[in-house]
Amino acid sequence: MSRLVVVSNRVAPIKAKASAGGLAVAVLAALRESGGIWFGWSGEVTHTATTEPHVVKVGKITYALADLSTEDYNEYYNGYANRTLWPLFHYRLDLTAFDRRCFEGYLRVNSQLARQLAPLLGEDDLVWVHDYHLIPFAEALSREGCRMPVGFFLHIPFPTSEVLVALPSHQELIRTLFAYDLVGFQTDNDLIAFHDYVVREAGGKVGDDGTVHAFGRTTRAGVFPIGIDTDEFAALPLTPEVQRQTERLKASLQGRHMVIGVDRLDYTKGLVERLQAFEQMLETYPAMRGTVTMLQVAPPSRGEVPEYADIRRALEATAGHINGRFAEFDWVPIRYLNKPFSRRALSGLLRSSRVGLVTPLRDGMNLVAKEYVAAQDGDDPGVLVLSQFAGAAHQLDAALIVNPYDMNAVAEALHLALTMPVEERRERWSAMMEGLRSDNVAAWRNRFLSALDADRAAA
Ligand code: ADQ
Repeated sequence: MSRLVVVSNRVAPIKAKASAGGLAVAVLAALRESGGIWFGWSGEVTHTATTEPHVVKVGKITYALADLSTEDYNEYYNGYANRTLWPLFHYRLDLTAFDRRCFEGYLRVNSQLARQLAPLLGEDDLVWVHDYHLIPFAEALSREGCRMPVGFFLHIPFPTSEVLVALPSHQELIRTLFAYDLVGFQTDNDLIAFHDYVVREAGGKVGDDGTVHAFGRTTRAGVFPIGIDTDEFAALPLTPEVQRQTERLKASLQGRHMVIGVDRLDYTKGLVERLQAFEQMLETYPAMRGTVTMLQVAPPSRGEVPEYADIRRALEATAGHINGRFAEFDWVPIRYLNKPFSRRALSGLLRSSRVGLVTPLRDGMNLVAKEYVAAQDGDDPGVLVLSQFAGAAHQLDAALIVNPYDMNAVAEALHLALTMPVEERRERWSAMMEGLRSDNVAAWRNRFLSALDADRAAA
């Protein structure tokens, strides 16, 4: 059996806990099962970048961690990854910074990282590269003489050509995707956008068998929607520790329903629009005032990027405005928590909420939507209100699907969810839970890795 080597910008804390993000949770589950190497940035910014990674072995996983220099950090991470690719791929051209120096830094760091990983690799390995920070990684690895299969999975949306061509170096960037043996996307829409780019902007061809030809090279591209560890997540709220937390929460709600939002504080998550929709619901349905509390959990992320400070201010102002407008001495409409919670604690909050309000303006998948469903009590489940622009909407179609830009429609869906009879809630929940169990994170990993290994297996 091939050894798995995972490459991602950030590697989860070695003593994995609390604030591991979507990618980290999924990858840890994969490596714990099969063992292998997890290579990426250590999170350390030092005077000069490492030339050899720090290696730490924990159980079956070997962590290989590289440090970045300040220049690398500014150009590759804060610059090109977070101020160019992230906003652009989420359709926020208005927030996208275009800076040639950052693009060069991005290419340089990808080469630097590939050079540090190459000596640790063997020809039987399968290398699985994750996300937009590392698009040119396979090309850099092949310059180091590495020939094993290398696959890439994009966790965020792939934008339509009209948006992508606004990137000055789009051909130079997309060309590097063709150094992979397999390129995976979250949804059909992302794959269609990629195909469209290949045909219209790169003069390439799309074969019936998933192959894609352009720039004089061939790769394979497919759809691999990421899942969660459904049964494990469903069991978390039942632990005694979480049940104690749930009792405290229930006491504080005094019989009111709770609506929950859980996100990294990011402008793609539609947080301000979400609070405004909640406000609209209270305005349209005065009888709901005093009967429902919204809990928004949004720990800060990417604090050094100015747009993130802006969204934080906007969210605080909106929450403050709504509470100022509607609060009573014994009821506050919005509880806004600016800190991360452990997965365990989060599972309890999700289970205690009658509505999961997941309304990103764009999202590759959105795992919180899936976690919300998994955490519910099947006898008395809550209702998921889900943005049509989250990748998860392609699978969780028994949710109430909304356009997050349409405040009135979200307010109506919220009201419908809060008043939905238990039979309908159960029906919708069972339909979604079935899909979450079969398309879980293990199935995602297995599908991607067997597709990546397919050529070698056939040989
Ligand atoms: P993210 O943008 O980070 O991931 P998401 O899919 O929602 O978004 O994953 C977040 C993960 O972090 C979830 O597991 C969630 O429980 C956890 N999390 C969120 N807020 C938290 C909080 N306040 N405290 C603790 N944990 C919290 C990127 C893409 C997504 C894609 C994932 C996986 O942007 O579209 O779904 O990768 O592919």
